[in-house]
Amino acid sequence: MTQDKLKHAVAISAIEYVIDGEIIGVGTGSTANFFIDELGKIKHRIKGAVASSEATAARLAGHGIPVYDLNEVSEIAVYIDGADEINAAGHMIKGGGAALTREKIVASVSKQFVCIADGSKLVETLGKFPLPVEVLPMARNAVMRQLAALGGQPKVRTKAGSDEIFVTDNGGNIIDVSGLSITDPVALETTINQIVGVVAVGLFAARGANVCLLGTAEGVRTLK
Ligand code: ABF
Repeated sequence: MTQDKLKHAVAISAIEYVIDGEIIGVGTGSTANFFIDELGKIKHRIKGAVASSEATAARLAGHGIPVYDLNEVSEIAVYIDGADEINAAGHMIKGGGAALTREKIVASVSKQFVCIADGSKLVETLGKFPLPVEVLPMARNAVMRQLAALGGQPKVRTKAGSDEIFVTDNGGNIIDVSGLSITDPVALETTINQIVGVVAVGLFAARGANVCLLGTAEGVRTLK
């Protein structure tokens, strides 16, 4: 099975977690895109969605799904999103798609986080995937020095195929930190959150996934 088929399979399974009449939190990325396309087929069952990025908002709207601003919503029943890495405890690295800050905000008001991913994302120890950290542009180099002091190799994200610094939906920049072996994800999330100039770190550990639907050649595996 191709990776896309595995992503599609978990997106279909995630529909079971959609609660009728509710507003659904929706993530970003290729797996989330498969989910949005499935959500479009049952859009009459939901009230609408809150998007974690401009790209997701546009795709939801393209399916005719009402997109709510988070300020109009006090609680979200379920948030469904992909990940770059996930461990058996539901701790994740996210942000490869640069939407980590909005993803974290939407996840923070959601009762349940359902992670959808192909099986290759399951790891024993987080950190092989470079950890994304969103920063305010003026703090870029200051934060990079502190991330290096934590033992990582920080690199400013640039636009694909160019030297131009990448800018997020929030006007921030992303620092990707490689070389970390994250044995205590909750502690590292707290430490990086405390660096002045950091907007959000792509470690989702203090609030991880409640359920992970993993696409494998043998079918969709559910980790709880
Ligand atoms: C989002 O999409 C991210 O947090 C993560 O970076 C990415 C995963 O992308 P994909 O589903 O395309 O592998 O969920």
